[in-house]
Amino acid sequence: MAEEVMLIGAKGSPFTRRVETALKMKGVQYEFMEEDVSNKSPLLLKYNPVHKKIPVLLHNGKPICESLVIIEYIDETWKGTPILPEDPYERAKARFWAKFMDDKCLQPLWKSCSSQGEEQEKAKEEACELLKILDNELKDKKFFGGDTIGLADIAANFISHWFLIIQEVTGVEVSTKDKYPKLYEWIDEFVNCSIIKENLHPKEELVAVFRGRLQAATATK
Ligand SMILES: N[C@@H](CCC(=O)N[C@@H](CS)C(=O)NCC(=O)O)C(=O)O
Repeated sequence: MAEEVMLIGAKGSPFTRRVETALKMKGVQYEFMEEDVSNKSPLLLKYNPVHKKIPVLLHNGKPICESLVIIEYIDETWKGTPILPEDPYERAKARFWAKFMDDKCLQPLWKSCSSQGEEQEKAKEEACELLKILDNELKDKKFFGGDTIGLADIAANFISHWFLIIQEVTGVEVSTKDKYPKLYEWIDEFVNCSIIKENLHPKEELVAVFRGRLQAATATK
């Protein structure tokens, strides 16, 4: 039976891009369905009724939600380049850092550029501490996953591309090569991996996406 793989996502979304990276690492062909999250489709609400968020992977009609869960599903379902290591301890570490990106880093990094005044100063301080932790973790390694990219690297994609562009758009400087040399080496290695480089989201499109989101964030204040 021919496999049916569909991805409901949005081009500007780093979570969607995580899943696309995993599918590409495995060489899985898929159909992409662009979702407008400001006007959610009945399809999205049907397949992700709990969170109502993208991305959603549909494998032979079965929905899988939450990008990190989807990546593990892809890793377990298709052969090809492994995304998680085999060793249980190494797997646990990969999950730990992937979760750290989502639970700890996402909000402060976004807020460090999108908020204002005291809230922004606090977010910047927090973001700097978090980036230092990541810089230290990379001390003796090329990737969070070791010699090759893995779950935590894919989870950190918003740092290598999105966050740099947000800083450029807003003119807010949080991360610099001088402050986080290992992190910047990682960014360089990561975005130059063929699978990432060939699928990097065009910068101009992301600039437009962020301008819109930043305007929306200011308008709701
Ligand atoms: N934890 C989720 C986060 C996904 C997420 O935040 N998606 C955003 C787009 S980038 C979304 O669907 N937002 C719509 C909403 O929050 O209503 C994951 O890892 O998949």
